[in-house]
Amino acid sequence: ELQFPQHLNCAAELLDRWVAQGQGERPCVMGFSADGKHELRWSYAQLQAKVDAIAHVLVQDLGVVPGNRVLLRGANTPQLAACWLAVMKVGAIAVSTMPLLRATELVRIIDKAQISHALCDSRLAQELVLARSQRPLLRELCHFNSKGEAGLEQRAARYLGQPFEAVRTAAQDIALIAFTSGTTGVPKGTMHAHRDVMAICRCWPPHCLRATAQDVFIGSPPLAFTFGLGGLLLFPLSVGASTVLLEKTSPPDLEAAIAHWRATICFTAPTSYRAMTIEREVRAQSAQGAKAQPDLSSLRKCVSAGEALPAATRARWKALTGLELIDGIGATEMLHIFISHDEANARPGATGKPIPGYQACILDDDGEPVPPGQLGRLAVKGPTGCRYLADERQGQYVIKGWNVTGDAYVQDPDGYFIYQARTDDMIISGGYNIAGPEVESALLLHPAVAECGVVGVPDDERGQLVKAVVVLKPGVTASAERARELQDFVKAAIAPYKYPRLIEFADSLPRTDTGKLQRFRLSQSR
Ligand code: 3SK
Repeated sequence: ELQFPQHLNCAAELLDRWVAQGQGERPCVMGFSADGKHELRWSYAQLQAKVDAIAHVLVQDLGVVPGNRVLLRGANTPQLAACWLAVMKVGAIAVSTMPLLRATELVRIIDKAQISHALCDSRLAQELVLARSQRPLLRELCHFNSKGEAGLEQRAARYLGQPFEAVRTAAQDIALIAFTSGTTGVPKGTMHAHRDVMAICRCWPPHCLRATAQDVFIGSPPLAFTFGLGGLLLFPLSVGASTVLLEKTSPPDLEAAIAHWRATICFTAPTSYRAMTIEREVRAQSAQGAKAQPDLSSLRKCVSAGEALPAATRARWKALTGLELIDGIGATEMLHIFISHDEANARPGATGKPIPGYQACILDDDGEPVPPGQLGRLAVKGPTGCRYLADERQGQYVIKGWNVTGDAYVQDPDGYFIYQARTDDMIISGGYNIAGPEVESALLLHPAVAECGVVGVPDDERGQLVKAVVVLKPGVTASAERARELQDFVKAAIAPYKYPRLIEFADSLPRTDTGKLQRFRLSQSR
C-alpha cells in the first residue's frame, strides 16, 4: 500500500524538490513560443521561477485562496504547464478544459465546478469571454500570451525573483477536477487529490515505463485529458526528465517534433501511431522518396492509450520503429492507467494485466465475478478511484468498492485482460454478441484501409446489423466492389457472422477532443 504524509503539495513534490536537491539546471519543459518562431527550453529552476511568479499573481492580484476552483484554458504549451503547477502551489483546484470547448460547454463547467477564477490563452479567449458574460460567478479572468498590461506574463514580471512557498495542503485535499469528455453523454467532473497525483506517478511508470532523468517525453494528448496530464507533465517531472509540450499534434507534426526534439518517449493514441505509419508509407512512395522521412530513431518507448490498440497497429509500428508499443487502459475517473504491460510482456490483442497497486476483475450483470473466457464488465480498485462532483451517476460507477467501468472485457487463462468493446457498443446481431473493435481490427489489416469504425444499426430481421464506416488510404477509390472485397476479407479473418453487412465510405471519422471514436455518430446515416 502506498504511504503519504498527512500534508502533501504535488507541485512541491514534482518541481521544488529537484531545485532543492541542486538539480535546478536540468532541462524541464520545452516547446515553442506563441508565435511559433522561437524554441522555449526552461530548466527546472526557470520553471519554478515562473510558477512562483504566477502563484503570486493568483494570490495577490486575483485573490485566489486555497480551495478556489481555477479554470485553465489553452493548448499544450510550457506556459500552460506553469499555470497548472501554480494553481497546485497556491492550494487551489485546477479545472483544465479542452481547447475546442465552446461557450455553452464552458458555462456548464463553470456552473458545475463553481469556477471563480480562470487563466486563459488569449488566442482562445473569445468563447470564455462569452461564457463569462453569462456567469458573474467567474470573478477573475486573466489572459496569458497577451500583449495587454493586465496579461499574466506582465503581472508575473513584477514578482520574478520572489519565491513562493507551496501552500501546506493535506494529501487528501482536492487538487484537480477533470471533466470526462464523454463519447455520448453529459460530461461529469471527477475529483482527484494531491495524493492521487503522486500515486499515479508511483504505480504505472516505474513498472511499465521505467523512464529516467535523461528521457525527453513528447506526445499529443491535451493536458486537459488526464492521459496527457500524466504522460506529458506528471510522469516526466516525477523522474526529473524533460517534456515537450506541443500545440500542433497532427501525426505529421508529431513525427516532425519527435525528430526535432530527439524525443525518447512518446504518448499518443493508436490512431495516431497508425496514421504515422501511413504517412511514412505514402512519403516513401512519393517522388522525394525515403529521404524526406523525419528521423524517429531517438524514440525508445511508445505508449498507446485512450482507445483499444488493434493488433495490426502494434505490428506496423514495430515493423517501422522496432519498438513494441506499451498499451494501457485508464479512465478519467481513475485518473490514469490501471491495466497495462511493459515491452517484455506485450501480447497482441490484450491490454495487459492490472498494474501493481490495482486489482481488476470482470463482473456479470448481477455484479458477480465471471470465470476466464467469459464476457463481462471490467471493474477495478486501487489507490485512485472515482469521485464524481455532485453527480448521481456515482452509485452506478462505484459498486461495493469496485469502480465499474463501461468496458466489456474477457480475461484469458494467463490473466491477460482482452478488450471487447464499450459495454454500450456491443452489437447483438442474429443472436450473436459482436464486438465492434474486433471487426475494426480485422478491417485494419486490409492494405486499403486507413481508419474505420464499426457499429450496430437497427434491423427488423437480425435485431442489429454490423455496419462499418471506412476511411480509405490516399489514392484508393471507393466502390461497391471495394466494399465486397472488404467484406470477404473480414469473413476470412474472423468468424464470418461478424462481417459488416453494411459498408459506408467516409473522408474522416467523428472523434471526441481526446481522440476517442464517437461510435454513436456512426450509426446515424451520413
Ligand atoms: O484510457 C483512457 O482513456 C485514459 C483515460 C484517462 C487517463 C488515462 C487513460 C489512458
